Amino acid sequence: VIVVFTGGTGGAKLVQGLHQVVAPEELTVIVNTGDDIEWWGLHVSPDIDTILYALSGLLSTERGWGVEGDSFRCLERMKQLGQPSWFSLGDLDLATHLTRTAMLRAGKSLSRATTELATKLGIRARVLPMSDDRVSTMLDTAKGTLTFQEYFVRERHQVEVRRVRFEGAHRARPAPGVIESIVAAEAIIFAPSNPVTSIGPILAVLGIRDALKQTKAPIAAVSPIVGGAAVSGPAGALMKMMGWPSTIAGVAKAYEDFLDGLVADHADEAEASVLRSEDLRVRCTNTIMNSPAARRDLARFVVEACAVKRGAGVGL
Ligand code: FO1
Repeated sequence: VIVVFTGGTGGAKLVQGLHQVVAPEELTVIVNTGDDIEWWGLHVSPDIDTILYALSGLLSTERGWGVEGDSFRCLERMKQLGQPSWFSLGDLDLATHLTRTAMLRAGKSLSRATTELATKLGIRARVLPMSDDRVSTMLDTAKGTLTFQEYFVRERHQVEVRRVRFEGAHRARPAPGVIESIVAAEAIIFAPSNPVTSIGPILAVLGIRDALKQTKAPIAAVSPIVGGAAVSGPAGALMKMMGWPSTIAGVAKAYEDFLDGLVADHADEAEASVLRSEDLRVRCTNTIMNSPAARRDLARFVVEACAVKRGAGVGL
């Protein structure tokens, strides 16, 4: 089984690619929940939903989040009724949040709710939240302390960040199956998600970093940094804030205690040769995933870079 660590939009593209080259039963996706938000009384798990929609073919290609072709009529009416409206929940997307919230209120765990939603959407790959316990990514900024969605969506990540904290992480336990899948994996892949706010919360959950250090599986990361800058979003700025360069060397630094290989873009060949060492293998390819074929090709490249055995359900 191939295990992927991911956040939302950027990571989802690689997950879609892996879904094309690996049998669904051979794919486990461990997803960030530090971005989760309580909105209009509903529990929204943006990264889980992005992955569920990516794996069921429902994801909006234009936005990279939410449902393709969704409408926003409820949002417009909520605005008219004086409700907060800076976070755009689509009408079809709402059905997911209503269902998840009902399941949680009935006492189900987030992982159980996620499995049930995945099954209803016809997904055969395994999608695991990082934890069933609440972890909230909080950013101390020039405008005070913000939740991730307040920072990312409401402030359009245009405020200076001084510190990132993962509230609740020190007492959060990994969701059932997370540690087991890390230990038993054939390969572990870090999607090109933001190392600070998408992967950071997962690594902050008790025991996950240790499991990564202990597993025998090869661990590879796909760099979200291309040509010395983030493909999208605030990864570069947040990496600098952490004291890491916003280059592929910074990505290697973020994962240094467990990483075996880094997949970077051709644009970073020069930096890659500087970075290559005995312990870290760095391979370059096209990492911009602007078509299904590009996603598939990158996924295949990463799987091959991990030297995963051929045959036995791995569709290579
Ligand atoms: N991103 C935005 O930039 N603006 C939005 O209004 C927005 C709404 C939204 C609703 C549901 C959902 O699942 C995701 C949504 N996102 C939106 C994306 C989300 O903020 C980010 O993709 C992740 O949290 C970052 O990984």
